[in-house]
Order: sequence, then C-alpha cells, then structure tokens
Amino acid sequence: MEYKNVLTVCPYCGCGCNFYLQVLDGELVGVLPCKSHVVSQGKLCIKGWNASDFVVSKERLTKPLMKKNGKFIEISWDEALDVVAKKLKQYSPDFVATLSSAKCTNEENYLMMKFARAVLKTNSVDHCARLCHASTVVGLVKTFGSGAMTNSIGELEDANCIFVIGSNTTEQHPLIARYIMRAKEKGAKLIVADPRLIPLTQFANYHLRHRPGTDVALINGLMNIILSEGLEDKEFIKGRTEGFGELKKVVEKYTPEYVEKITSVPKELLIKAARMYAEAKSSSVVYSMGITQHTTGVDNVVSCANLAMLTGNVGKPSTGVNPLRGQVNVQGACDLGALPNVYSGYQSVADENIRAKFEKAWKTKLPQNLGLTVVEMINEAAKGNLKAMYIMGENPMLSDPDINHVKKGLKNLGFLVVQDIFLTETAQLADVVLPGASYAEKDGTFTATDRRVQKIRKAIDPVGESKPDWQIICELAQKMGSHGFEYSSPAEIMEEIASVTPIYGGMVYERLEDIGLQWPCPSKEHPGTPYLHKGKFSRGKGKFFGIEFKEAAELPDDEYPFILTTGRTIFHFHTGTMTRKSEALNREVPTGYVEINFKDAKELDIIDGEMISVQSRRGKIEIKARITERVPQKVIFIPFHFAENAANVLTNPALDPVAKIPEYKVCAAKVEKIEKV
Ligand SMILES: Nc1nc2c(c(=O)[nH]1)N[C@H]1C(S)=C(S)[C@@H](COP(=O)(O)OP(=O)(O)OC[C@H]3O[C@@H](n4cnc5c(=O)[nH]c(N)nc54)[C@H](O)[C@@H]3O)O[C@H]1N2
Ligand SMILES: Nc1nc2c(c(=O)[nH]1)N[C@H]1C(S)=C(S)[C@@H](COP(=O)(O)OP(=O)(O)OC[C@H]3O[C@@H](n4cnc5c(=O)[nH]c(N)nc54)[C@H](O)[C@@H]3O)O[C@H]1N2
Ligand code: SF4
Ligand SMILES: [Mo]
Repeated sequence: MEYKNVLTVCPYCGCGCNFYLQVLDGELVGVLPCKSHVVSQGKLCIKGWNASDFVVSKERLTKPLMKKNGKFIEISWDEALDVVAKKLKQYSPDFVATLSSAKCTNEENYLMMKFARAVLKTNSVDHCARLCHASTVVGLVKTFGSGAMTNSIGELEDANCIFVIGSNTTEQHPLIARYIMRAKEKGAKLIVADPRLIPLTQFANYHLRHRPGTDVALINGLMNIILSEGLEDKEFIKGRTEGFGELKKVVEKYTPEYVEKITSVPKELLIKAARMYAEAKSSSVVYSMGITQHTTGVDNVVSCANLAMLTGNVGKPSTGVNPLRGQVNVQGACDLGALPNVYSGYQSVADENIRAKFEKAWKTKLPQNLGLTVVEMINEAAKGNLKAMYIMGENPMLSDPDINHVKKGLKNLGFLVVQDIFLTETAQLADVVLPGASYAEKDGTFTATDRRVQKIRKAIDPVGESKPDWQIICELAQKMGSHGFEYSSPAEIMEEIASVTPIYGGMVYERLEDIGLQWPCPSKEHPGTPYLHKGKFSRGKGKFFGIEFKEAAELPDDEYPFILTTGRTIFHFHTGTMTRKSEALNREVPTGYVEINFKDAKELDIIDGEMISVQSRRGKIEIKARITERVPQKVIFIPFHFAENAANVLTNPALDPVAKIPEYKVCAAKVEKIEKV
C-alpha cells in the first residue's frame, strides 16, 4: 500500500484555503486540513472537507464527445481536436468568442486569452468575473487605480470596526468570516447592511436592513452624517484625494430623513452606524455581490470607496475596501487577461505600445477591436452576429441571467465546443465536448481573493482520457497551425507570464512553494505586497465621485409585487455541478427553495415546504417554499444552484452600463400557490 498527502488549494471559493488530498494506491480518498496555512490555519468549511467527492464522481467526463443526430457519441482526441480546429477556422474573427474559467489555473487562463487573441484573432474572451466583480474592477480602478482587495484577509482581525455590506461572509467566505468573528472577540464593532438576516447579523452592533438596490442612497446617507458631524479625515482628504467638492455637493441632499424614505432604514440607526464607522481607529469595508450585481454596480462600488476615503481608511493596515472575490481563481482569471479589454496584468488592448509588446512576445499580429462581454456574447449569438463559441469551465445555461434567452442564443450558434469536467446543462447543447482534468489531477496556480498566488499540485492521474485544460488548449492551437503553444509544463507557462506581466514579474514556481506571493510582485527579489495604496494610490491621488441614487431597472408593481433577490447557500456552489455530486452536501440541501416571509406566506395561504410558483416577466418556475424571517416582507430570495428550479429563468438581464454586470440582485416577481386540481 502506498499512501501520500498532497498539499493543494481548495477548488471552491476565493478564500484560497489549503488542504491535503489523501491518496491511497493512486486513488483519492479524502481531504485533510493544513494547519500551517496563512488563511485556513487547519480549518475548512463543509465544502472544503468534501472537495474530493466530485473528482471521483462516476459522472465525470472521460472521453471527448461529438453530437451526431442529436446524440453524443464518444470519439478519439485526435478526431475531436480535428473537428474543433476545422470548425473554429471556418469563422472570421468577429464571429467567434471564448469563455475562460475561474475554475481553471492562472496558466490555463493565460493560454485561453492567448488562444483567443493570437489564434482566433479576437478580443472576445471573458469569464464569470463579468457576472461577479466586473463592477469592482471598473469602480476601484476609477477611484484608487487598482481593482483588487486593498488589504489582506488576516488584517481583518485587527480592525476596530468592520462594515459588511452585501456579503454573506459566513456562508460564502466562511474562512474569512472567522477573522471577522475574531475581530469581534477582540472588541471590534460590526455593522452589517443587508436586506436579509444572515448569520453575521446576529453578531452585528447595527443591522441596516435596507431595501434591495438602495445602497448608493444608504452610503450617501452615512457620508452626509459624517460630514455634518465633522467626522471626516480632513488631512487625508486634503493630502491624498481629489474631487471632494463634487462629492460634498451631491451628498448634501442625502439627509437621514431622505435616506430613510428611500432605504427604509430608520434615521437614528443611520446616525449611530455612521458615527461608529467614522470614529473607529481603523475601519474596514467588506463587500461582495450585494454591492456589485446591480445596474448601478459601479456606482455602489465607487460609493464604498468614497466612504473609506472620506474617513481616511485606505492605505493602512486593517482598513480599506475589500471586495471578496468569489471563485477560487476569479482574481487570477482577471489578472491573466481573460477579459475583452486587457491582456495579462490589466495591460490595455487599446494601447498601441502594449499591443506591440505582446505581438513581439507572441510573434504574431493581434486584433485591435475590443471584444464582447459574457452577456453581450449571448445577445449577439441570439441575433446571429456570433457564430461559434469555445466555452471552458463555465455553465452559462444556469449561471447567466434569463436562461430562456441564453438557450436561444447558444442554440443559434453554428458551432459550440464546451470543455468541462461534467456534462453540464451548457455542455448538453454543444457540438463537441472536451473532457478537462480537475484541480486534483494537474499542476498550476490559483490567485486567492487577497492577491495571493498559490500552487495547486497534481495528486492523481486524470480520470479516463481527460486532460489538463492547458494541454488541451496547446494541442488545439497546434492543430490550427499556430506556434507559441509548445509548453512542457505549467511552470514554463508561468515563466512566460512573468516575462510579459509586470505585477506577476517575480512569480516563479520555486518562490511559490511555501505560502505563495501576493501581487504586485514585479521582480524575483520583491517580497510581494500585503496591502495596496500605502502612502500613495495606484493612480496617484484617490478620486471621489459624487454619485446620485438610481432605482433598479425593474421595480415591483401590481402584477409582480415582490422583489426577487438571488444568491447562494453555504452547502452548494454555483450551478451545482461540483457540490451536487457530494452525498454529504446533498443531504444538507437536496433541492432548490425560495425564502418567503411568514406574513406574506400567511396572506397567500402557503405552508412551509409546499411547492409554489414564482414568476417574472421572463419565465416561471415551481419551487419549495421556505417560510422564514430571513427575508423582509415583499422580498423573496432564491439560491441559483438548482437546475430543477433555476433562479435564472426569472432574473433580469439588464446590465450596468459600463461594467456590463447583470442585475441578479433585484427584479420584480409574483408568487402564487399552485392550486391542486
Ligand atoms: N457556498 C458558496 N460559497 C460561495 C459561492 C457559492 O456558490 N456557494 N460562490 C462564490 C462566488 S463566485 C461569489 S461571487 C461569492 C458571493 O458571495 P456573497 O456576495 O456573499 O453571496 P450572495 O449570496 O450572492 O449575496 C450576498 C448578500 O447580498 C445580499 N443582498 C441582496 N441584495 C442586496 C442589496 O441590494 N444590497 C446589499 N447590500 N445586499 C444585498 C444578500 O441578502 C446576501 O446576503 O461567494 C463565493 N462563495
Ligand atoms: N441568479 C444568480 N446568478 C448568478 C449569480 C447570482 O448571485 N445570482 N452569481 C454569478 C456569479 S458571482 C458567478 S461567479 C457565476 C458563476 O457561473 P459559472 O462559472 O458558469 O458557474 P460554475 O458552476 O462555477 O461553473 C464552473 C464550471 O467549471 C467546471 N469545472 C470545474 N473545474 C474545472 C476544470 O478544472 N476544468 C474545466 N474545464 N472545467 C471545470 C464545473 O463543472 C462547472 O461546469 O454565476 C453568476 N450567476
Ligand atoms: S472557505 Fe472556501 S476555500 Fe475554504 S474550505 Fe470553504 S470553500 Fe474551500
Ligand atoms: Mo462570483
């Protein structure tokens, strides 16, 4: 018998916890926590503990598949890559697009964006960050000059006040929530702004339970109070920021009375919360999807930045604006340029000098036009303006908004290739399906939410004939006659990444063995960067913007009287492809549900556990009622993990005008009892 423990990174969320995969005679048998890891420190959440289940699932894809007469047949790799290469070559660059993956490694994301740009000659490469923190990237670049978490996870523990807004940290970033709880134990104050009761609200000094979609008004209200009580950091504003006059002018009219009317948060509570945040020695803002997934996503993010700058809470330990990145490697997929407007390291595609640099490095001409974003790709496909897509490690048939429309778009394509580890709802619509190897079966790196680049390590051989995604992309590029994809290992890909990407300049595998490195890390001697904007913002001065409150794109009315907001539960991940393969996790939550307030349920004569119908202007689903106080009256909440009651049948695809993120957190809905006949 041969037993080994292989240290790697949990494949689920951006906390980036490390654990050991237990391997017995070449078979994966379990997971063990890692005591010495900086973030997880020997702890894991329930998903982490069960992160080997899906790897060994019988449902894994083991061979390439091709659709013939509406049915999939197994084919050889050679045949599959031949077909894909021939088909992708058929279309001119404007008609093809790719989706990269926050579940894949940095090296794989780099290759996917290189493949799109250097082989397909299109900048239409995007990934789920668009649905997630696109608003963060736009908003924090505008204000601070860099779109990442300003401080490190561990620093939260020493904050004197933590303001959690639109993040259900305990359920969605459990190992970060631990640091918030530790801060609390050390005497820190906690303010939570969330329309729902979440585990953290029990521990909060103040819970601001605002109407979904009113965050700009809420934050303007807090700033109004801070200014009228003279609690702003005058020295910081003068020395380190610009645009304060504009902010002040706009914020003036957001008096506590006015803000109470918009948000329904009592003005006394607003005043207490504003004082608490502004008076603490170090205050840290933590936010996630409750802030970003709105048509006003960028406005919301900028408002968080305004608040932090107004009180001088940036560029110091245990302060800052901390967007919690969701997917295990969504930070990395962005860093490596799986975005339509930038190459790796956020280097602009529109900048001629940068383009020339990449043309030289890759020895080929590169396209100039900016590419399409996720939802735009689907829209163009539905209109017939996009003909072929290569989707790696994403499942838009469940994760994009308005999935009846997504289906129409994907079905309208001339050619769809999906590279996944399971036959997902999206893969089922594909012409060719390529089986990727999972995180347990390959080497590479993931970048956690606090910009920490860490190694993942191969524990077992890929199942069946599946192959690591980086290898598949290289083989496909070669089939298409392209050069520059002759890598023998992920380490070699990282060498190229470091050579063209200043923020990753010092990332070499030898240096990542221990606890990884936080970017910016421009050279092999640089120690990495725990917190950003010390002494100076990435853009020079921090910039204030005066932001007016705007309502969500679709508000409740007589026909659709409820606000539907969507999100997650601790037990499942996204479209359920991975967590729903785990018996332990399915036991906890086997199927979808809708949270509805007990008063609304009573009015509609609905009992707990009853199947009810939820409808929006886009579609209708049947789903189990969960009667609760977690949601206020006239607000319902549905987690989007479940194909059989898919929340995204209902959601509104309206987009933030700049970040192009959809409004998953607010749409109008109607709830009905299903009458038995
Ligand atoms: N278990 C689990 N963990 C995950 C994931 C998962 O699927 N499952 N996904 C990962 C990913 S990719 C992401 S992006 C993160 C997401 O992590 P979170 O953003 O924490 O999760 P959500 O449930 O989408 O939404 C967060 C909170 O926003 C609140 N909210 C709704 N509307 C509003 C509003 O208008 N304003 C404010 N302020 N709050 C509002 C909701 O009530 C909810 O508590 O989680 C990551 N971690
Ligand atoms: N209604 C609603 N919808 C939402 C959200 C919401 O809050 N509400 N949140 C949005 C957010 S924040 C996000 S991030 C998106 C997520 O949207 P997606 O990224 O589409 O969702 P996932 O289920 O994480 O899809 C990842 C896919 O990668 C596959 N996979 C896993 N490992 C590998 C690998 O190593 N190689 C390959 N090739 N494939 C692999 C999995 O099987 C899965 O099919 O959903 C968005 N959709
Ligand atoms: S907190 Fe996130 S990274 Fe840590 S074990 Fe849970 S899912 Fe994995
Ligand atoms: Mo996300």
